[in-house]
Amino acid sequence: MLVAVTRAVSDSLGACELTHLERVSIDIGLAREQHRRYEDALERAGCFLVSLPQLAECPDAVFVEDVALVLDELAVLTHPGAVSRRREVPGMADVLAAWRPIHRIDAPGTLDGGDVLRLGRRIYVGLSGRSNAAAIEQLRALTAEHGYSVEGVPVTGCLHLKSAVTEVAPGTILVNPAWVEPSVFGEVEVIAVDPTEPHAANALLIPGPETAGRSPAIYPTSFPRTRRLLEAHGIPLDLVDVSELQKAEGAVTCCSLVFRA
Ligand code: CIR
Repeated sequence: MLVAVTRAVSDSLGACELTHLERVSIDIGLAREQHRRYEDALERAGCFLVSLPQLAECPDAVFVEDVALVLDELAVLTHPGAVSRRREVPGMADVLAAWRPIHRIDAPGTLDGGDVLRLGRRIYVGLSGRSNAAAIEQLRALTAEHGYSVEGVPVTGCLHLKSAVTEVAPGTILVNPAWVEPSVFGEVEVIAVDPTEPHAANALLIPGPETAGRSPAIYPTSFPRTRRLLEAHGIPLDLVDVSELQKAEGAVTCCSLVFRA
């Protein structure tokens, strides 16, 4: 069974961290509605939904991806790069302890889950403003015995590695080559986003044998040109409108932690 952990939109989302975007007003009611529809998409993809209550004092807590990395063998709680987001971690520790042995990234390491792209046993970590070399060392030490490699990847111009690249179908990555060099990811098929849609590289492919390459990737409605490119490659998509979460610099991978129970 696949589990998807989500957390409800906080009343305080409007006070979120912002790095590359100007602050604009966020409609919290609409954000909640969009988040519910995103959860529906997770259920359509076969996930058992664990929907956690909001953390009203933590504006960015809806972006659960950043506080943990869940592998088949273990869970790693991160030490988020933004100080305001470190309060989100303890609540996730309690939840994930039901499924995995828990490990942690500690200072001086900083890591946001949005910087972690796993392709099979290869783990790539964005050297962004949020994640650093000390965290990469720690992650390597935690995962080596399970056969994972961990490699740092330079990213420029965006918040996280997964703002710039995600796996959109098994063996196929969707990339903004202006923000990350596609050749670092080795033997994969590469699809570049439409250059007029720089934020279009974030798609959520639900893993596991249940989906075996046929399940659609969850993808925002806001990138029609890249969407047409993906469809021309035969990649199935389940479209969701996440406009209010995008105003908080969020995307589709960051609103869930998906793993095998
Ligand atoms: C932040 O800056 O931390 C949030 N406002 C957005 C986090 C988005 N996370 C993600 O894409 N993994």
